This record gives sequence, structure tokens and C-alpha cells, in this order.
Amino acid sequence: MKGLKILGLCTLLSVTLLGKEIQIVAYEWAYEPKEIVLKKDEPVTLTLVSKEGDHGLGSKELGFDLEASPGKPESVEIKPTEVGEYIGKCTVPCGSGHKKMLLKIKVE
Ligand SMILES: [Cu+2]
Repeated sequence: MKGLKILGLCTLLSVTLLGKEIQIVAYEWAYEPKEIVLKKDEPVTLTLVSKEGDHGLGSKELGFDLEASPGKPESVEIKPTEVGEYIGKCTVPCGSGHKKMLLKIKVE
């Protein structure tokens, strides 16, 4: 029982210290997942991973702009301060489907 308690405490501590990370995979031409949900006033790390080609992901309102190519992911920590629905867009001209690369970002 004691061991379990300590384990629980450690999990709680690491979640608090490390925060939450969401990985978004970019490919030609979309993101996986297509939608992410963030919590207002909670720091979160967004990591963009590319499966093929060079892609970006940015949102002016949320204040970030990531670029990734295969084997070279990029991360940013953000803390959304307003509830709402935002759209993340690809910021690297990546080909014919570039404009279709949209990620729904919900802050609740
Ligand atoms: Cu693009």
C-alpha cells in the first residue's frame, strides 16, 4: 500500500512538473489528430512531427509557429489564456495540399 501511495505521488509530481505534451503528426496533406483540446491557463507542450516532407504549424492568436521535417521535430510550450476555437495552419509552402493543412484547436 505504501509503495502504491509513493508511486501515485511521483506520477502526480511528474505530471505537474513536466506538464502535458501533445504530439501532432504532419503528413501530405493533413495533421493527425485533426483536432486537439487544450485547457485554459494550463501550460502545454505542442510537438510537431513530420512523417513526410517539410511542414509547419502555427497560430497567430495562440502565438506559436513550428516547423518540422522528417527526423527533426519541433516543440513549443504555450499557455492558452482565452477560451475559444482556433485554427492552426501549415506555415511552410509544402505543395498542392498546403492550404488544406488545418488543425482545429479548442481551448476550454
Ligand atoms: Cu504546407
